[in-house]
Amino acid sequence: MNKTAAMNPGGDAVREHFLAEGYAIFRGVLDTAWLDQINEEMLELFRLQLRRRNLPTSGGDFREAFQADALRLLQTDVPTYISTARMTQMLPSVHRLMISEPIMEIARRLGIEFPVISTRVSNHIISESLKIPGGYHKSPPHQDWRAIQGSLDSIVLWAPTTPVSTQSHPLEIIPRSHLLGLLPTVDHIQTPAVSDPRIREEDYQALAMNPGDVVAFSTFLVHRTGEQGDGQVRIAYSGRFNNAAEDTYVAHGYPTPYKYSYQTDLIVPDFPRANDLARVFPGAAE
Ligand SMILES: O=C(O)CCC(=O)C(=O)O
Repeated sequence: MNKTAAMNPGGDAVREHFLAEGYAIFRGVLDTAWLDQINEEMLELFRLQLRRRNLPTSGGDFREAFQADALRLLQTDVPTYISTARMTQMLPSVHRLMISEPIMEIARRLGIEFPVISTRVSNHIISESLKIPGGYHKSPPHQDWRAIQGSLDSIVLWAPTTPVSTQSHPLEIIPRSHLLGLLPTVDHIQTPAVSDPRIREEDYQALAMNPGDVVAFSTFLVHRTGEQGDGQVRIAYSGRFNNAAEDTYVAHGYPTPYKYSYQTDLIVPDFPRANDLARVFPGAAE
């Protein structure tokens, strides 16, 4: 049985569960060799920044090495840590994963008949020791729809590249909370946090997940990062799809809240000059 067939043993029962509960878990559907490659590439990004500062890099398994190397960079240079963590979202291997056939099959299984990408891929690197000073760390309770404002049936796909136990800052969801609709929020440094008396602490469920597993959930499902950590870093990527064929999304003319812009002032003053360019194009000259 191939992986696509394996994820659909119960036919439409999966979609029915998703519609009723707001989420569905697909176990072992992603190729773990791809996830290992992504982990290696993530680590290499951090190591490139350590090496340029003549700082050591660490051995051990991926999780130990990543945590140690990322921490070393964070302690040395916070802005570069942040831009390197962001760079892990730009890896082609990650984008390939997030539009891979198992992911698209999940979207279709859940009724997204014409999936379109809503948002750039996000990486969630969570560890107490990798908290950015004064910055955000764990996600507060939120619904992604407020950020996406796309189709009513839009989904989030969340896939860990490390094991995520219920003790290692798991994703916590409130089953059926999507049925409450768009909820009021209060300001939060990361994203507006849901504030509603019907959202109760005891209703959260922590999801234990392994590399290869994917959880797909409605963008109306309330979720957050679990507080409980075990000292080990946990990493998960998330992607989001709208349904380009959903009636209200079509009727509203495909709105988007995202703005993509750039600054024209040079970030590194006087760079590049022609002799810098000669490092790539030998013919370049002052
Ligand atoms: O990985 C996490 O802890 C948070 C993920 C999340 O909030 C999201 O993908 O919207």
